[in-house]
Amino acid sequence: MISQATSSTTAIELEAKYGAHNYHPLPVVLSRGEGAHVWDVEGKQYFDFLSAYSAVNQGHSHPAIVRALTNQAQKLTLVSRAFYNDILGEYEQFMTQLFGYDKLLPMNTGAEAVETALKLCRKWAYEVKGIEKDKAIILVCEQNFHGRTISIVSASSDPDASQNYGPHTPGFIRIPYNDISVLKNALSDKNVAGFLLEPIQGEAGVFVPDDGYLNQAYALCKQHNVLFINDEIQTGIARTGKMLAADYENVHADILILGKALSGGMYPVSAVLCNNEIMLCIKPGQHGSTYGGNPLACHVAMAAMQVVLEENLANNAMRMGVLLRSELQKINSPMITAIRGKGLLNAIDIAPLNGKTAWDVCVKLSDNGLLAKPTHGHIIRFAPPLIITEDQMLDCVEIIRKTILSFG
Ligand code: IF1
Repeated sequence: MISQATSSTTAIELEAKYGAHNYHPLPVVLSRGEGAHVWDVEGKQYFDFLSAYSAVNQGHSHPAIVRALTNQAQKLTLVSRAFYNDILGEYEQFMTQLFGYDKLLPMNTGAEAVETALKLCRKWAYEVKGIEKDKAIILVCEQNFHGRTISIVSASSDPDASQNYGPHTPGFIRIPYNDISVLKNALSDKNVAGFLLEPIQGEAGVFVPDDGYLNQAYALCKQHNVLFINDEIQTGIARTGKMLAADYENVHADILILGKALSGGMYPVSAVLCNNEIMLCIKPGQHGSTYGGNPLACHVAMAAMQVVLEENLANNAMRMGVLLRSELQKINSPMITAIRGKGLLNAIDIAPLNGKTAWDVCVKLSDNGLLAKPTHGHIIRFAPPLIITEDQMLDCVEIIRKTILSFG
């Protein structure tokens, strides 16, 4: 029998007793979401400034996406790819035309899409570029985050993500992010097949590279016949003020990876897009997924993307991000040592004050009705749903200001 958790305390105790301890959540137990707001089991309302790590760009339980989910759920949810279904081709046509690629390979989680991109890059390396078997190298960046599978964490520079998960998958070389000269040197290795990067490093703490970095990196990859693989799982789908963060520099990646807000937080949907020369390296039976491309996912993703387009969420993210960062600049506190971001993917660095840290700030923010989570100890990410209004943003800034100044 499924029973509503009677209280936050009960819910937290049950998870502690019966669940894996692979997270350390803020002590907030949520039970409802709508638009930019969520409510805890006691009925307290919060502004959501994390958006499930940029998966809920369209706002919680957007009615158009809920409608697509519930309508299709009553019709046909999953038939596997052993058979065709009546929506996958239409979804693939919609997405490839929207993003400008020949083909789409549907997956479910972001990590699965990243793994798919890695497999496509390696296959292309051997079967098209002609790199010697098992010698393909994929360049990745220090402080990257691309998911939690063993191959992906094999490329990670974060000990928390990778230690004691060995033996690590070979074939990755890490280079500093935002450093063109090191990239140029690394590309001189003839076995380099691809360069996988985030256009803004999200998990690392919202690190925006210098203007021109993406463009120069892409050009260098082209010069060396190396695939530019753009992980827009967190930065994509209008989060940074453009449909893709790479759009700021008009960079059209060889392989584009999408996830999270592709489904508006309603259902795990991810996608890999690229042109035929790369995509057709994978032949029938050489890659797949039980749920990849299921009709429910296709309907949800198309509805979620329609919301982004029809509500012009990229434009709102751009405007609200400018407002947020300009208002944060006005907060006169020694705790805030840096403010950065693009669109509604932002972060502030917090210096401890009177022994209080970013964690204490986030706990106090939740007391004051705004949810945000620290990363790497001293960084607080501010990433509300892209549907947030100007009035709501001003209310949120006031909560942030009041909270920060309360520490002295
Ligand atoms: C967790 C982080 C964010 C991603 C990029 C691929 C993936 C992610 C750029 C994998 C996922 C999630 C994972 C989640 C928390 C969150 C996160 F803090 F972990 F790193 F957003 F910054 N590429 N990021 O950001 O997608 O398989 O999760 O669908 O693991 O705690 P996924």
